[in-house]
Amino acid sequence: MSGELSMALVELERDRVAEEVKSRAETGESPIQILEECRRGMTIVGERFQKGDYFLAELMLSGEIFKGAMAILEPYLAKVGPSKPLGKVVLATLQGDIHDLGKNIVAIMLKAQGFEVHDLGVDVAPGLVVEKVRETAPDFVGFSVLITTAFDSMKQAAAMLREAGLREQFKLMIGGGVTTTVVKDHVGADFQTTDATEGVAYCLDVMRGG
Ligand code: B12
Repeated sequence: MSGELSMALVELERDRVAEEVKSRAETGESPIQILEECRRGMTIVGERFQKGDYFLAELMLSGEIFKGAMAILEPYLAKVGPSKPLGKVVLATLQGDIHDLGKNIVAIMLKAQGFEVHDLGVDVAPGLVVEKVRETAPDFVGFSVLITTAFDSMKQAAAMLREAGLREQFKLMIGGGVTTTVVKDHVGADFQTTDATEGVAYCLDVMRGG
């Protein structure tokens, strides 16, 4: 049941989360829906952390449990869509930020739709993004951000891409729980979301000429 899975994650019940994710995926339930429930649990964990009810240890454990859920769901997510090459995407969590759970979901979902994904990882220096864009000529660059101090790294990367004359060649997306349209404008991005499904829909739309 929906609330139960979210709350099992909030209560850090590793085995219960794994069992429920596995059994629901096996019965054919949408892996995206299951993942969304886990994500909601993570949001509540974040709220508890903010209030001082949870500490870093709980935050870390919730991240591990979430990663376990994703590992179970990955093969199911990979089956969601057709797999013909559609376009290229460079993804990164930039300097100052080590959160990667959301970015990893976007990567899996894009791959499931047939995109070639180049994931640079976390705490990535803006210069590395420029190098990768030059090397791969992507259709999209996506920055994932969960911590406000990394906003300036995104802005810097966008500026460096402009200075290198590469910025017009791709659409720049930003995503992650702390992003808003204000952050999008600050960075100079083309698209912003807090929902991986919306991000994938945007990429599909652009590739279809929308
Ligand atoms: C798990 C977690 C951690 C884990 C991360 C594990 C990992 N491997 O990622 C650990 C324990 C390591 C961690 C560390 C820290 N964290 Co933390 N963490 C969280 C928590 C609870 C959940 C984040 C998460 O993974 N959510 C689930 C994912 C799936 O959601 P999501 O990222 O939003 O992604 C979805 C969409 O946004 C979208 N998306 C994401 N990226 C992209 C990119 C593109 C291109 C697209 C299209 C879509 C897209 O797709 C996803 C699915 O829909 C949040 C709370 C919260 N409310 O977010 C705090 C939170 C982000 N952390 C916070 C803090 C403060 C920290 C620490 C500084 C704590 C500390 N004192 O050390 C450190 C930061 C270290 C650093 N330099 O980065 C704060 C940030 C506050 C702020 N304003 O900046 C938060 C908000 C908690 C809080 N309320 O205070 N954290």
